[in-house]
Amino acid sequence: MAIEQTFSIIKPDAVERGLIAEILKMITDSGLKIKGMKMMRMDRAKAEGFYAVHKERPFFGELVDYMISGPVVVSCLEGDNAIERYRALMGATNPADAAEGTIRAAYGINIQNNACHGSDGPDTARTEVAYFFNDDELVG
Ligand code: RTP
Ligand code: MG
Repeated sequence: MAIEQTFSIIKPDAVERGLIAEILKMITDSGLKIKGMKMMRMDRAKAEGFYAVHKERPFFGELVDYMISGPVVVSCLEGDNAIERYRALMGATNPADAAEGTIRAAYGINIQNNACHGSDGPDTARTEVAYFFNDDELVG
């Protein structure tokens, strides 16, 4: 099993509701290690760049507005098979479809305000970690 890194965002809806600690506890209880973490507020350009892959989707404008509506907590997570494991821990995009025990089932509000983000593959994980973290912000 390969050690991987993945990128996580605790989204504005979850930060606003005081859920940072609960979500980080689910992450660390799952065995994933936090290699870097910070709280920040994205500006529009940062969020548009992050979600560039979705720019033709009808929900893009609303998604960007939401992601800059308040602070987020970004982190780099590491572990065996971390990308898939974190996707499984988050649950389905729409909290209504998310399995019991997942972050989105516990804390997601709707398909947009769904509490967390996780990279969907090795290439996006690398790109997304580098989009938010310098090397010296990740512990060795
Ligand atoms: P994420 O990228 O945030 O980890 O979520 P995901 O892979 O499960 O979902 P994705 O299809 O990549 O969509 C990115 C984010 O856009 C919002 N969304 N809104 N209004 C809608 O129909 C809709 N669909 C997706 C969600 O915040 C989703 O996480
Ligand atoms: Mg995605």
